[in-house]
Amino acid sequence: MKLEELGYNKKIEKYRKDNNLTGFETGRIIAEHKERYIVKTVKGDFNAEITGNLRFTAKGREDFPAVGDWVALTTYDPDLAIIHNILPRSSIIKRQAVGQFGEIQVIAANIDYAFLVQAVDRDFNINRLERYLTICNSSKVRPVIVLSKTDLIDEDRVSEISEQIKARIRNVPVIAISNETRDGYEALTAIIEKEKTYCMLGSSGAGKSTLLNNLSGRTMMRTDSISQSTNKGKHVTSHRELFILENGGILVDNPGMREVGIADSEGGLETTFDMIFSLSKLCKFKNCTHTTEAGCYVLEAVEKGELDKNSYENYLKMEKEKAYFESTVAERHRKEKIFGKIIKNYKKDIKKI
Ligand SMILES: Nc1nc2c(ncn2[C@@H]2O[C@H](COP(=O)(O)OP(=O)(O)O)[C@@H](O)[C@H]2O)c(=O)[nH]1
Ligand SMILES: [Mg+2]
Ligand SMILES: [Zn+2]
Repeated sequence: MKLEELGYNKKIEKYRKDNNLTGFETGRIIAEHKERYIVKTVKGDFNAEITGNLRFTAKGREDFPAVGDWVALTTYDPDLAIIHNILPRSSIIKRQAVGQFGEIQVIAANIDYAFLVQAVDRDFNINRLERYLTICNSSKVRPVIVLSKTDLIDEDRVSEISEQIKARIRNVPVIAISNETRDGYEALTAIIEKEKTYCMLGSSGAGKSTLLNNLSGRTMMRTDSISQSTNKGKHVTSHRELFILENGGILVDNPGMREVGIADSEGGLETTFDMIFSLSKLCKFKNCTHTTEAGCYVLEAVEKGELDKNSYENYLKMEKEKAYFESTVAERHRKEKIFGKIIKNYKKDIKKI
């Protein structure tokens, strides 16, 4: 296998050369479990850990490797490899961590496209699609909406759902598929390019793993959960999340998400709700919240039926979450700064004694 088949490119190559990392091996993280990683290299798959330095200098989750990351490592044997550096990411998908406000969780790195997988049965929910979309838009990852399990409902209903989505979400392809009948597979595989990386975002049970298994032509991903094997008394996961498909595309199967918290700082909402943002420039008040103000063009568009009311409400909800996320992050930084000062002064005082 060549590294290019895993998505390796000239940019990463240049970075390695410019930063004297050519003495290390290069690999891509294909699974992560509790700070233990599986790294794929030209020599095979390795169980790896990060250096103490990487751990102690990490300021947050983003500074740890994630599935899809390129890393510089040293390999000793299949169960022992050390990750020295994370190579610069072309994209990073993250969300607000469940139950820990102000904390982010990294879902995957170096992703080109995200399949937003939603089943057309009970799972279907446009508000949630807008959430995934916002995550993609702030990650600079191109989204594709994949409606699964179309075999479970009438064809007419599938078209209806597609139209409903297109009325609210513009400029994002919508592909309807069935993993049972494989209807729609041609349209989906047609957009998968060689050496590009795709991830799947969606609730658990949406059909992501089944899709991956079918596309890879092998049964590689168990359609339930993690399997583990014990090795030398250590817990080593045999779970893989990143696969090379038969047509050369690279597909990442992430565990399903029940909650998709918004941790947007890169204008994801702006892109997802571009119409609201365009309208808001016309509002009478610069700091208009688009809720009660007179001279609000967003409200006017909702009242006139030009802007989908549900989409508008979904936007307000996510905007609030984003503001809350940002304020908790700011508060934490403020406290860390004060904490740092106290420690510094304390050390100074000790020196005086
Ligand atoms: N009828 C139908 N069932 C599906 C389809 N795709 C997946 N399933 C079933 O839905 C369940 C969950 O699928 P899975 O791929 O594990 O979902 P994941 O949690 O998103 O990875 C399994 O029982 C699958 O057999 C589909 O297109 N049609
Ligand atoms: Mg799965
Ligand atoms: Zn307004």
